Amino acid sequence: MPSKAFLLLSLFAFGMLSSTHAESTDDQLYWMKLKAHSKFERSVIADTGVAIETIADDFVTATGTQTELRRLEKMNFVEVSFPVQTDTKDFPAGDGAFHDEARLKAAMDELVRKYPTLVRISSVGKTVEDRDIWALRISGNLAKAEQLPGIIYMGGHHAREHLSVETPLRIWEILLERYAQGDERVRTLIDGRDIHLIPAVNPDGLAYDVESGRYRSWRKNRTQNDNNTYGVDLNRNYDYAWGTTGASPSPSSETFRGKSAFSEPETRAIRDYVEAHENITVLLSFHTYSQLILYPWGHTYTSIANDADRRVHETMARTMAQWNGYTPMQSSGLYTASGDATDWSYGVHGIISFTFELDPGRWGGGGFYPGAGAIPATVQKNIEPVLYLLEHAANPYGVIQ
Ligand code: 0X9
Ligand code: ZN
Repeated sequence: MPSKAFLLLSLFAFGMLSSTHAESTDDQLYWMKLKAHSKFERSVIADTGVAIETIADDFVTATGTQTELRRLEKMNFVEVSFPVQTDTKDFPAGDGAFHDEARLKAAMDELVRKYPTLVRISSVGKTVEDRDIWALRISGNLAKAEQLPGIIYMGGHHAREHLSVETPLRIWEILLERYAQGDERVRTLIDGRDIHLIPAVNPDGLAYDVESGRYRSWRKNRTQNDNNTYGVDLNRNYDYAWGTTGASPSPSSETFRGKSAFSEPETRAIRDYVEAHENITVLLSFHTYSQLILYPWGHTYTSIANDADRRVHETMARTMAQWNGYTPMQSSGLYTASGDATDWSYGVHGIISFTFELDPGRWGGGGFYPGAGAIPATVQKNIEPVLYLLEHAANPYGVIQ
């Protein structure tokens, strides 16, 4: 796998060669290093419509369109920018350990085959391109699972965040194996809970990101927009304070919020699924990257008003950070952005909700494409947080009593 320095050099070289093309279209994605010293400056940046990737004390990195780059240049935020060259790594060859669409479905089917009394698979809905969004339901008491405390783990809202699909899938492969081997703690938890796993919320985007054999650094789903661009940012499309902060009205943007809240079949499918399972008390949405544990609110700097709810989120985030070493914080401490899954699940349904930004910590570790070598450690360090949430799904408020 090429080093990051090599990658940056090739980005630069590509930029020189392709500048005519890049000049004439807003399809070209740009990588930017932007001066930013506070969450307030980061929110101003997020409001332009770029997708912020990493945050340091005095800068952020982000991806966005040429129009957004020009605006940020005028506002004097830009230190460095390159057109993103996406022909650098190969999913099937170099990163063959990642599950593509077919292998993901096969892995989910395999769990049903291996543990028929514990695991069921169902489609929670169809995508824009008519793919199924698959869910596993896991419980030692499937027949009366609805009466047990429920928890939902999701990944793959954003297409290029392949590790967010891989991690929950593999954690559940490991935990089911432990169940079969007689691990008492795991058996008790799986027997006593109603577990929902949707590893790929955005399978169209995930497929599009890899189907050419080269990563495309795609983020959104594959809706065809009115101006002939593609994609809505599914993590800006949920109906809570929709369209207020950090969510672009422009279809070309990486953070396009959609025409209306829940305009997309993928977010509607998640909404309907969560609403059909009223026993769900805890939600964990996996993303990459930056090594963070985030909790509501994301759309505002204001903290959760309900004191107990705020303390439960803070306590759980702090506790989980002991195991994965990630940094716990309120989502808007990054930048304000509205319409994400967790503001909705907590704001509308009172579900205790977290977003994990998995490995790597920084773009130097490979960013969205850290390579298959990052999978084992990311999975291992997140097993305990997954079990902890599972345990406390019975009574999340127990952690502050
Ligand atoms: O911007 C996002 O949707 C998430 N980051 S990512 O790099 N995976 O795209 C963070 C969501 C956190 N929520 C808010 N800041 N509202
Ligand atoms: Zn994401």
